[in-house]
Amino acid sequence: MQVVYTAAHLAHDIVTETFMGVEGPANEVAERAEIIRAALEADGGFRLTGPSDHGEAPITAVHDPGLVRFLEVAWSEHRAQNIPRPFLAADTYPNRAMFEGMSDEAVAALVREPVHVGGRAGFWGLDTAAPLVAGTYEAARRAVDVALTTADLVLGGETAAYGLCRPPGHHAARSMYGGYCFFNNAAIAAEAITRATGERVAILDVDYHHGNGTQQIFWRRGDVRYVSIHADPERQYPYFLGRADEIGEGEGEGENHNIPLRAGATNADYLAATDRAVEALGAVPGSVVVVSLGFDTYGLDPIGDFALTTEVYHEVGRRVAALGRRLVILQEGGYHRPSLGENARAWLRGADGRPFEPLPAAGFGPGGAVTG
Ligand code: Q9C
Ligand code: ZN
Repeated sequence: MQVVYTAAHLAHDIVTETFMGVEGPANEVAERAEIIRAALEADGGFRLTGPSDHGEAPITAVHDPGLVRFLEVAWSEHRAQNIPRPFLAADTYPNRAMFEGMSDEAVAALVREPVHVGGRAGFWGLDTAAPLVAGTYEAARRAVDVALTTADLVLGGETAAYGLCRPPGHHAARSMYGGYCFFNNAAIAAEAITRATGERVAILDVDYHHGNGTQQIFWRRGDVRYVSIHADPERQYPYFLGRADEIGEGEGEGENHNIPLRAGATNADYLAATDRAVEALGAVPGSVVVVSLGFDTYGLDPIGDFALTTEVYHEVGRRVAALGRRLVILQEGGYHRPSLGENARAWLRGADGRPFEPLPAAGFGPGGAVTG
């Protein structure tokens, strides 16, 4: 299988994040992508290739141009406004109750992007967990190129290809960044694929978190089906979307499928959900499925609460590929660094119809440290 990778992600150099107002070590760090790249190289069954520049048009096909412009200048504005912080996070978010009683027309006419970057970050952002640093925009643009190059490989005849996107994308909505995500790599790829082929496209999201951004972008679309397995938003980020009764509206009614799972979800629970998801993907025509692939479903993930093991990723990859559609597989989350490489190898070998054997060189030492 071909793997699209670029070292440009290293510029999105994240060290700390805040969680409920307290600063701590970041989860979405550069080492994640390097661990996956190294594991796939060591496997021998994958071929690395770089992305090609696809420009801005495929991005503004799904995102507000205002979001692109904000992300492009956010860091220099932050510096110019003399805000002494290691990363940009918002001061105030426009909670929808701030405008209660105002008509949609009044809100549209009166509420606008302010000048202070702490307000601008609130205008375009969802949360405090998407630290923005000097190299974020460039890395996020290249992650989109990785996704689009992966789609090109599949449209060019590959059965499946994997894009090692970083930063991830599925929390980014049309006019919003958040949840470690800036541009929605999977949504941009899906939109490009339906435009290029005229076919319907399906998206399978197996990150631990609900892909609120992808759901929002295609909510009213009859030509893009979104199917997601994730932690119940009652207890987990992004909290306000991801419930089973969100089915889409208008032409999109019935095209959105959410499968929320309980804390402690096991391999068996996950495989049952996978079978339901695969059935929903297979029920619509089209030859391509975009996969938002996350490993924060792993039992030891620091921000997840499922109980999956490496073996189940091989089986999930196998069952998704058994659908017989071509796969554009794009990396989203997954934060337990010692297992990331093996989990990616397992999933992708499953999707390739190849067996999985753990690499003898790497094991888990005491405390989860990588040995060997
Ligand atoms: N204690 C992705 O997996 N909340 N994003 C973090 C940490 C935000 C996850 C809380 C989680 C965003 C792509
Ligand atoms: Zn996630």
